[in-house]
Amino acid sequence: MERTLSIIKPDAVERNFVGQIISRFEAQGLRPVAMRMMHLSQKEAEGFYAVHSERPFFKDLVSFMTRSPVVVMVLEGEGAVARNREIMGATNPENAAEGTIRKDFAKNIEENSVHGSDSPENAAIEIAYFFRSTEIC
Ligand code: IDP
Repeated sequence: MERTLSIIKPDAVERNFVGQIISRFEAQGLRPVAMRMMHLSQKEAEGFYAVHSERPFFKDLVSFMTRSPVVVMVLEGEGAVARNREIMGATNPENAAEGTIRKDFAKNIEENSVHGSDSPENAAIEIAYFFRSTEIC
């Protein structure tokens, strides 16, 4: 069993896709074991995406992630990190495979509906960024 951090981003929450997105995770072998809706502060979004701070899209990304609430979750399952990335699809929805969340819900490369940790190491860091161990069921 492995755990990964998932975020349903503002574009998806705004369009009422929370339930449909969680259903896809559940239907494909991932179980939410922690969950919170929250409106990220600028500081929280900048800290979360610090690795991208030198990228040209950083300012826009922080602005997007803070404009309305998100749902942060810990998903658990076999190979959860890679499984979640498969279910999400490619960063740019134009390149995302059929049946993936980003293919079906994302608006564009920035407003792409979901975040998922890209390695078990980053998953541990990202989970700890949002959840205390006592909040994970
Ligand atoms: P990932 O979310 O698929 O792991 P990353 O390359 O880690 O992709 O980028 C983090 C987030 O930054 C993306 O999900 C997307 O919201 C945003 N992003 C990535 N590349 C671009 C870009 O070229 N323009 C605008 N936003 C981008």
